[in-house]
Amino acid sequence: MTSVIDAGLVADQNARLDAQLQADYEGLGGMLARRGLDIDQLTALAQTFAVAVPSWGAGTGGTRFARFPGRGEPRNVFEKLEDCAVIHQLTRATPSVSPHFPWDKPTDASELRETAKALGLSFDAVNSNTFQDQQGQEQSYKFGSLTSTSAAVRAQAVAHNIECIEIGRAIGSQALTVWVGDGANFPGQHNLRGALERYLDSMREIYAALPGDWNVFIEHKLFEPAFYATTIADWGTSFACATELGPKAKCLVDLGHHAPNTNIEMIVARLAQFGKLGGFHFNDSKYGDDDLDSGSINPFQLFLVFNELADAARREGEAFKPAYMLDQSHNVTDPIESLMSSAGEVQRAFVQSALVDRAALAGLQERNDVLEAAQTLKRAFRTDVSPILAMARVRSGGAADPLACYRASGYRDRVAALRPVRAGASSSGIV
Ligand SMILES: [Mn+2]
Repeated sequence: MTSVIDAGLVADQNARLDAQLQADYEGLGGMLARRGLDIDQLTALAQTFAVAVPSWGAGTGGTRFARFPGRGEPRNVFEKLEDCAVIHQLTRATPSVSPHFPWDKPTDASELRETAKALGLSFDAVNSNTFQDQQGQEQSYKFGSLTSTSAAVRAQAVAHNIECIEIGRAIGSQALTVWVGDGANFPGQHNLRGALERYLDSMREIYAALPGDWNVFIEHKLFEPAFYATTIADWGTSFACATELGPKAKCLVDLGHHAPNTNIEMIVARLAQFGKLGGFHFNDSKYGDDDLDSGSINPFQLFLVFNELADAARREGEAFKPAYMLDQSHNVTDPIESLMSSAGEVQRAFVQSALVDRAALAGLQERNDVLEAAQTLKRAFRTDVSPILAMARVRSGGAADPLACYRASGYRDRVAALRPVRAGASSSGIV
């Protein structure tokens, strides 16, 4: 595997932190042992954690007002992969990349797959894009794509999704994520039921093109760009469509795609209960689909989501494997720094959820000991598992402190010199 960051630098940085990490690890280990937990087991568990990085997240995002490009942004999918390789090399938690087509459409799919492999990466779910018009495209998605009243527009959108599956097969992916911005901006603009019927008809064609070992993830989103009625606006609609389509169709939960104050962990529990939890787009939000860094606003919510995932894993066993992906827009930070930090925050919630004594919690719930049950979750959430995360990274060959190591490497300066800014060069989006 090619190391993008000099392996010697990583080793030096780790050596500098070694004594401090050992001391912190032993201290935490003692505390956890008194709670009946083995720190080495938890570290081994942390080492199994993986979350996919979105290819579009490697570039600077933007809002509908402006986009302020960053230095050394990747200009094509190969440069995006190189940045993703840095993230995985230092965190050891992001072995796969979720590409977006046509933004990342390769001229040679096998070359793309081999390049990823050489960088120690593979491909996770592929994402289709029928929420914007592409150059040279015959039909416009201005009034919808999979739900369009025009059969020609629907056919073009279906064909694009099937092409995404074909490229996905060639690069080793096993899932297609479909998000459409389709909907209405005015009451009366379209027939609410008719739009969903057309969506299902289109999705049936896409579903029929799925290889046997593939899944299609339906991503819902409350609003934007349709500000009155989004066709796939909520988990109920997503669940109904996934059920209608068949066993390969599952629901994808993007943490930012809900009304404020929605109990997302309960949605997770419901979808897991009925076998329809396909995966996640992790990010954080304060007001809407803010696409802020995971765990930056409401880390307790992230923990509660993982608490439900731990419960589901215990009930369902090995078969329970939702896909984890980050989906963030980085407007004011270095995307590599944000993605490394976010992968760590999701991994933190995963490890914290493993601290919960589920048998004891079940007993407290049985006896209606409300306060102690709540404290059981809080105790896990309050535990700073940073030494476990750092040790997991070191034991997996990563960096004890990815951010410090990345900054010491000078990677951004190096690629800034190699990748001069070109207007509109980076295909970054907010999905
Ligand atoms: Mn998303």
